[in-house]
Amino acid sequence: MTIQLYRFVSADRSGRIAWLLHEMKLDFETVELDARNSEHHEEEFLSLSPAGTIPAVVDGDDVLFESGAALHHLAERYGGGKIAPLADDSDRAAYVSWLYFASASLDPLCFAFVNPILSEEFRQSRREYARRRVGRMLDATERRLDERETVLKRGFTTADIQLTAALDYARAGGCLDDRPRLQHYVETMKARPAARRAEAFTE
Ligand SMILES: N[C@@H](CCC(=O)N[C@@H](CS)C(=O)NCC(=O)O)C(=O)O
Repeated sequence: MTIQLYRFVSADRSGRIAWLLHEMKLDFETVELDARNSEHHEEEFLSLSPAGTIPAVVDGDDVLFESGAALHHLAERYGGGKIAPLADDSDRAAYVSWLYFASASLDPLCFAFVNPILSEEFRQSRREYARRRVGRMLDATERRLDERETVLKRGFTTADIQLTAALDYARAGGCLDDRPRLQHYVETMKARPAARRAEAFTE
């Protein structure tokens, strides 16, 4: 059965899932919801994604919400231990830590730099707060990538997808202006063929 990826008609976080699915050369179909008509608040979608957030993924009998969870699960199921180190792998702990760091710490903070729906006043204060908080996180990421091309030395993993997405928000907020290593990382990751296909999909 074909994997279904739920996305908004407008920009959203579903491109990360499309990126992974292209990396693994898996077929999928998209289901588009219109946020302006609150289609994501309808019962049918809430039965998949309880808080009505995008992205959501239906893979046979399995339903996933939260982009980090969907990336983790799909990579583990279909990645053959390569794109997501499995439980007994010595890289697993670092992989999971960086995936969660990007999903739970960096992404929500940096989203303030691109969130189009905040009022101007609230946007300013959110962005100031994010700019104050993000420095240490970017320092840590920079140190991690100092001696590596990707989060893990062994090569590209799902953690790089989530980290790139979050850093791209930080870049939009000007937080990478004096961080050439992180800029280079984002550009290199986004130049991957699967990432470019996914980007075309979100346009
Ligand atoms: N942490 C969640 C964030 C999900 C999220 O906020 N998605 C946005 C679109 S990118 C959304 O659904 N917004 C509509 C809403 O929250 O009602 C994830 O990574 O999936």
